[in-house]
This record gives sequence, C-alpha cells and structure tokens, in this order.
Amino acid sequence: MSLKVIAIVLTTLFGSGVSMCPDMWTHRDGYCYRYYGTPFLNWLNAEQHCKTEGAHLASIHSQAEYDFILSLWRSSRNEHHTWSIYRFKSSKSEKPFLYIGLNDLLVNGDFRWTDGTPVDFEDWLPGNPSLNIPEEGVFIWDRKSRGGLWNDVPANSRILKGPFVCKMLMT
Ligand SMILES: [Ca+2]
Ligand SMILES: [Ca+2]
Repeated sequence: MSLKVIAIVLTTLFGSGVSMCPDMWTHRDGYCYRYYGTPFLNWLNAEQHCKTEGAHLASIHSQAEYDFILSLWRSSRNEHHTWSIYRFKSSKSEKPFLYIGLNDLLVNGDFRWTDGTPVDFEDWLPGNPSLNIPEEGVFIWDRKSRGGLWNDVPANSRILKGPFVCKMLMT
C-alpha cells in the first residue's frame, strides 16, 4: 500500500472519531457550524431551519469565534458566487448580511441568543439596536463601518431573506 492509501484508510477508520460534526458542518472548539447560502430565509425561519437540524442560529462569544464565522461566511459566499442576490438595500449602498441567533423577541431591548448561552460579546452597528421600531432578529451586515456590524431587523420580514449560520454542540 502506498502512503497515500494508508493515510486514507487511517482517516476512514479513525477520522470520524476525531471530528463528530455531521457532513457539511465545520468543527471549532467543541461546536459544529454550518453556513446556509440557500434557502434564503428571514430571521424566524432561519432559526426554525437550524432547529430542524438539531441546532440554533449561531451565538458568538469571542472575537476568535466571530472571526471564524466571518471567514466561514466569506469563503462560502465567494465560492458559490450567490451572495449578490441577498444584498441588503439601503439608500446608499447594497451590502450582504448573515443572520445569527441574537434577538429580543421576548422583551424589547433584552437581547438573548437562541441557544441560551450568555450575551458576552456584541458588535453593534452605530445606531443599533433600534429600540423604537419593531426589530427583533440580528444579522451581521458586512459593510465597512467605523463601529460594529450587527443590525437588528424585523424577525418575520418578507423582504430581508438571506443566508444564515447554524451552530450546535459537537456530539
Ligand atoms: Ca427590538
Ligand atoms: Ca436595526
């Protein structure tokens, strides 16, 4: 057997025992993540979609995890060349966005992650969250900004349908 074949056999035998994330999911630090570039969904339906996979929309707890999710998203959307479809229209520019699990559905202004983990990291776009209008679900808005990138938007929007990232505990 060549070294390559041996490596493949070893990966087949032992590889699955190392990473217990399902196919299409990426492991990081005990969790599995999956970027969904399709279907495009609003925040509520995106969370529902994650739940059917045994996951939730991703929570973010550190700059390192944030960077990981941003790179997962950017590499995936560039690969598939689909990202221009879901650009978020504003008066000045169109920029892509990505839904994450932060929301204040229960109490306006009281933001929580759908996976129940504590809110210990935030990156709000200047002027957000928008507490005077009904906005409950958060996306990362990938635009050049002097502040952060997170924007709360209507969770059940008929217009703001886009990609999202799910996260679950590695089993
Ligand atoms: Ca709100
Ligand atoms: Ca907002």
